[in-house]
Amino acid sequence: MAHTKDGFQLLEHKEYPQEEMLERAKRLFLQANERRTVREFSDRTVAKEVIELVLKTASTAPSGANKQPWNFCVVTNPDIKAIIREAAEKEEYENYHGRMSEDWLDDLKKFGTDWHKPFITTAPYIIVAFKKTYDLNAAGEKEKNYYVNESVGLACGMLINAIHHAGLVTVTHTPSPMNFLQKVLERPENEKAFLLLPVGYPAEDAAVPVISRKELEDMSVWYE
Ligand code: IYR
Repeated sequence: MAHTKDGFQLLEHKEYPQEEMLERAKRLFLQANERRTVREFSDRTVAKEVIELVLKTASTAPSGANKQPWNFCVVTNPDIKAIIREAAEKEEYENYHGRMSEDWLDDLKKFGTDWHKPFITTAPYIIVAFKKTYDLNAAGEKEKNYYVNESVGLACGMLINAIHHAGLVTVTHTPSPMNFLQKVLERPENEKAFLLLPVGYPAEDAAVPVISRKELEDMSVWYE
């Protein structure tokens, strides 16, 4: 019987032979590299179980002191989607007409974005990720969370990868300011909207901008 400290259990770990390790790493890269941010959605339905599973995958992310300081609101209700779209477009209109700098607007030109956000009502699912700046326990007392932005960012990254892995698409939409989401979705004061992710199939004629990813030497430095 192996000895483990109280509150600990032996790690379950899978090791692969070198060749298989390389093959697995390569396969995941090739698959991840096929992901594209998509802004044109089909209204085709997606099984709820898939959305449940991608959320469970997201929630495996590491987090500060394992506080898991996230809450994912899943919106399929068309009336709520319409309210969110209207509010998001109102903010984005202001962003594109004065709040964003010329440099910023220039940087976005190649993506063809503007203040219209039809994907909010077209996509079958809208996932709004909330970060919990602190927790409220059963007694209504505040409990601290740590590295909240990092933790929720990691969970959202894993969510995006899981969505892609399932053969669905999304766009990381950050209407700004996005505090209207807390109000519309009636979230408590400790929950702040972090990201809005429409999830579904791409429109049949969906087009994406021609972009490239940085080469290894442009995004990593090796100290050997
Ligand atoms: N939030 C705006 C603007 C926008 C900003 C960035 I940075 C992008 O990468 C894409 C868009 C919008 O959603 O249109």
